[in-house]
Amino acid sequence: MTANDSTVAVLRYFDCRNRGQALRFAMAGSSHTFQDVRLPIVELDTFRKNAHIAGVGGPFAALPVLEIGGHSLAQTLAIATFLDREMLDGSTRPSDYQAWLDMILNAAHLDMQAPYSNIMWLPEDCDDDVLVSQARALFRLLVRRLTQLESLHAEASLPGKFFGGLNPAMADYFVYESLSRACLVFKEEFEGRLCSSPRLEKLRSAIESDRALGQSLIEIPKQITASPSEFVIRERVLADRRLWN
Ligand SMILES: N[C@@H](CCC(=O)N[C@@H](CS)C(=O)NCC(=O)O)C(=O)O
Repeated sequence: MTANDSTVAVLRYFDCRNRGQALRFAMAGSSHTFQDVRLPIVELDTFRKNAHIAGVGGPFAALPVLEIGGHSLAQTLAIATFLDREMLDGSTRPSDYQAWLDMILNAAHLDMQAPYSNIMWLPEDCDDDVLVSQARALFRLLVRRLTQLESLHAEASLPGKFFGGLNPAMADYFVYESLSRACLVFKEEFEGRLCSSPRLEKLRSAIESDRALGQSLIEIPKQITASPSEFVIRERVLADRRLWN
């Protein structure tokens, strides 16, 4: 199974950002062609009914799924590390450096992206206390990871703007998506902190100035998750911004 197989890699995910967007950025930023199949969010119930069919839900009846060379690969982090090695020079990196990049990728995905699901799937009329405490916990974690990532970048004396050095590694796309999502949800509260993190700010603009990626940025889904309450929840989070600082 390699990304050089004659068949085009197909990424299947819902038309939202959640677990798929960093993978889309990475594939769009690489020289490989891929098919970005997005299931409309309104088809979630139909997906659930048919998810047991391997061609629909892959091995675990859940997305994302990467179809490549006749194989179906599931689990976001497994797909990410596979693509990193196959498309983004990962197989040529020293293993200790690769492990360090995997650590950053894991932190971005598990700590800076996964927690949004809990918040966005709250009922839109949920208790203020519940929403504020979850939003505050996420905001604080995001700021902590931002500072830690900035230090890790500085300490590593990297040859370029990316954690991957001169070229972005998968970790860079996950960090980028984490920063972009935090700016979307927490607006200037998070943007201000990002401006005080010059290395991550440069990483963000370097990824945004990539031409191939610039085109796919236009197609960023409006929703982070498939939750029907997400827009109301996001408005409520912003309205409560004094509380989570
Ligand atoms: N551990 C899996 C989780 C995958 C997962 O839960 N995906 C969600 C979408 S974000 C899904 O397919 N949900 C289908 C459902 O709710 O039935 C991963 O990291 O990829």
